[in-house]
Amino acid sequence: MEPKKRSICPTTVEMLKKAGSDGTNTAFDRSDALLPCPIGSQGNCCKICAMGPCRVSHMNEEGQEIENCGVCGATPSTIAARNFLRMIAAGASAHSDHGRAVAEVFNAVAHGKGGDYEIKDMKKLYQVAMDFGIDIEDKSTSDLAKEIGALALGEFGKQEGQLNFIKKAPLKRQKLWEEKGVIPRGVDREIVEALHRTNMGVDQDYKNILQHGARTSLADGWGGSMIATELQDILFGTPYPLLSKINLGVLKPNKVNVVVHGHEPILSEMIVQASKDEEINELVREKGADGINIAGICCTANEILMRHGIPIAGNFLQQELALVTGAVDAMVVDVQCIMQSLESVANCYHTKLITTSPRAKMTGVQHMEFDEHQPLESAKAILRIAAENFPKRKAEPHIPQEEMDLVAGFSHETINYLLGGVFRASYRPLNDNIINGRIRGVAGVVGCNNPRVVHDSAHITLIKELLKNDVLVLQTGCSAMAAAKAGLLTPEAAKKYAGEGLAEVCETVGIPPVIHMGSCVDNSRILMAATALVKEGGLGEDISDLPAAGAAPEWMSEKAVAIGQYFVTSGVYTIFGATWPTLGNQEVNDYLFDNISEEFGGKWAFEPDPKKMAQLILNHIDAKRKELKIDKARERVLYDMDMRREMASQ
Ligand code: SF4
Ligand code: MSK
Repeated sequence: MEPKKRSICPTTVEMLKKAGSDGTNTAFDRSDALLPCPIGSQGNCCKICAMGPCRVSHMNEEGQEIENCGVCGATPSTIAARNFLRMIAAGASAHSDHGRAVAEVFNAVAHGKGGDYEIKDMKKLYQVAMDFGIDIEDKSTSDLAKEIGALALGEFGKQEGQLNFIKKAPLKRQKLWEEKGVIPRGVDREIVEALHRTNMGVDQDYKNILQHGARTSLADGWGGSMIATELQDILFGTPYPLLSKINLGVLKPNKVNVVVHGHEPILSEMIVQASKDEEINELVREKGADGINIAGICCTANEILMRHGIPIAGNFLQQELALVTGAVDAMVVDVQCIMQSLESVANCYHTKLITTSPRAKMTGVQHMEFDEHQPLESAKAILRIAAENFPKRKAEPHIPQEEMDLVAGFSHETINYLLGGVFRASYRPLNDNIINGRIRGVAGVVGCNNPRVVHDSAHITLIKELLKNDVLVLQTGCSAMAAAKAGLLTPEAAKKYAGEGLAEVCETVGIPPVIHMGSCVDNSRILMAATALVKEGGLGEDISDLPAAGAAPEWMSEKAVAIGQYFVTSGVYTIFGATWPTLGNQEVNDYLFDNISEEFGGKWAFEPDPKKMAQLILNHIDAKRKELKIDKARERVLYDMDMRREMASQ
């Protein structure tokens, strides 16, 4: 397929053309060459025992649909549900193992063995202590941190009771989860049980299997992911709004370009710190470069963008293309979303690819294990390799010109301050503007890229449709990067793309209409924002009452399924594009797309067309407004200065 048909991102098109002339193979080429298996992609293949794999629904040579059972008698519904639960468990395990790694570093810091890491956000330390039910009176920071560290680590291996952060959810939601028996006991326990239940010959009732999917997903969203976000904020600082830039144009021809890629900020935080080290900078100058330039890909990028304003080179499908510029002197990866093809792409150019996590090595790639007890030294060693590699560039780099300004750094707490002010932090103005209809509703648009979809196109079409209909968009992950590249993360975007009501609110408060809340684990921030809207009052008693929805229009990772399921289990209507993993099974689809809402208030939908997806979200928001009795014709008011002042002071 022609590069210009593959992406709406100009740098991606430009680098795909270069990759073509350089003879470099990318995910875009491979997705053309490798069509998805029509049986597996619909959830109709079981390969969990050696009597199979069993294809339980397929077309025969005459083109007739054949539906049968597996050798063991497993029905198509059981198989589709098992596959779905395994995706949730795998996604939850990725986020939660990230959370555990952060908890381990946190615990080491608490015990004075955290090397160069330190506690940066005392306010959040106290907040999390209270969330864990710790009596904070008269305790030193170090004692509090020790207690938090022990409790946070304990959440993973806990065998009974409930995860502590479940208590942060609205009371009505907690009660519902209790009634349905889906409150997670411990993160690891739910994931292990998911794998047990989906073994050959164990759980065979598709609804019972999917009920455990609900429980496992909560162990992610209100467990592992939330632990990762909260402890990272204490260690590295809670994000606050800042300016930065995005797209491949952030790479600089005369600098040592180091791209950090993956998910965990434990490494990238230290890379950022080490890049300011005088000895490293002297080496960089010695090698003929004008300085060192750190840029990110995927969610590691989001982490250091949110806290330091480090620019982003690109999203998931741009990881190979960053190397195609010939300007990346080192790409440092940790865990998740790292394409194995990076090794061969790096070999086409001069890039040093370096793995750092014992959990994620790559054949033929230099491994430099990141020592969490001497993190700064580890980071410096990596930067030395990058500097040494600068003079080895094979040709003049070809860096696309485009880079876009953005505002990021919106934690749940900073939204609170921005709206209500430091002394009266509150979601009240947001609730009021939803109630009066200036803001029609809120949508979380998140998730990946997928080469089966024109890169970034579904994200941008969906978001623009929502904005013009006065829907405030909350974002994380690669979707936020797509929006940033399209210029939607600037305050000026409100005037350009948002409906009159949303634009007025954004301009008054001084925020973009698209709010970047961080990485994939930071979807927990969206849960907290939704909870804050409920607790502020006037929009119902539960997350499922809110005029709000979620979407992942270009998803690809199992992590997205875990995230989607914890949103559904938390009461959110959640729509996926691209493809749907149980598409071939009516019974399971009927449950996930419909009947599940009787249990949890939220439900799934699948709609690959982003315009139709936007309409589904608007329909849902309007239905919720009606239930809340706030569906009166939304006023159209021209604001004078006094009214703007009044709105800002609300
Ligand atoms: Fe086939 Fe049953 Fe084995 Fe699955 S568990 S592979 S359906 S025999
Ligand atoms: S990085 S999980 S491609 S959002 Fe979190 Fe992006 Fe999806 Fe990876």
